Amino acid sequence: MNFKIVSDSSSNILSFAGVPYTAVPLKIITNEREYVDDATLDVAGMVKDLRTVKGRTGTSCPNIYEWKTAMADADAVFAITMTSNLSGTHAAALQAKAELLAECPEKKICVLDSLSTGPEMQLVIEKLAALISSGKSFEAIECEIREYMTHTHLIFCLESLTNLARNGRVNPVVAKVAGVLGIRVVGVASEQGTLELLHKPRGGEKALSCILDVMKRYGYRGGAVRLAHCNNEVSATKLAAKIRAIYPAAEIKIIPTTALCSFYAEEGGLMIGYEDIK
Ligand code: X90
Repeated sequence: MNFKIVSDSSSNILSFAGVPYTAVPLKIITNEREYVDDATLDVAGMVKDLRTVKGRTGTSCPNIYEWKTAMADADAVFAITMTSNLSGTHAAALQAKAELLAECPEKKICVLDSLSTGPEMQLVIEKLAALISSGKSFEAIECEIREYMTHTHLIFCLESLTNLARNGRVNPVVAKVAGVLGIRVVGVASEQGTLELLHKPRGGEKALSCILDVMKRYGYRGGAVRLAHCNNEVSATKLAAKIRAIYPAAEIKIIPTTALCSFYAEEGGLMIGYEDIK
């Protein structure tokens, strides 16, 4: 049986070695152009353009056809999407699965709702790859990955909520409480897969301590951590050092956000995916 992993590009993972993998891109749309979140995009260039672009900016999720195409060339597919509560990507993936199964009923497709995004999806993708490589059955992998996903979490620290608020992805009351510009917020992906804002730390150093406190409060005990950052490798590196000071064996990787997460997390934004297991 040939296996494949498919993710939407909100995972920031556009290519993956060792197991067949495809990322289906989301798109960033401005009055001037469309940016496709794939490996050919100059993300730094997009972020720079966004500083000065006028008028409405938004995003669009992959369509059913794009998901179907990515899922078509394997017998057994694990697809993972951004939270169904903030994007249509999950609904599109489910419809793609239904259409493919109608055409080839013997195919196996599992569509997972991350109820999260970014580096929490990255952890799930990496775990899927390990499970596939270990030679387990489709059913065993599905069972194990669903269990694993109850032990992964996402924390974010954002310097601006502008693009989230303008596109209706945080509730207006919440956005107003956080202030519109220049306020740093630390929050988590809620159980329902929405943004839950927890703190407004003043200053970058306080923000890092705050993130670590929230991680510990939400069960972090030295497991794997994935740190995604938008133009903020300095803070990501500092946070990794703070984590290692307490958990020297923690397995931590730092990666830049690609287009979709860069658009919503905005410059300076940090997204932290972690396991609550050792
Ligand atoms: O157009 C679309 O379908 C995409 C909509 C995406 C909306 C939100 C993306 C948020 C990305 C922000 C910090 C982490 C949020 C955690 C939410 C569960 C990054």
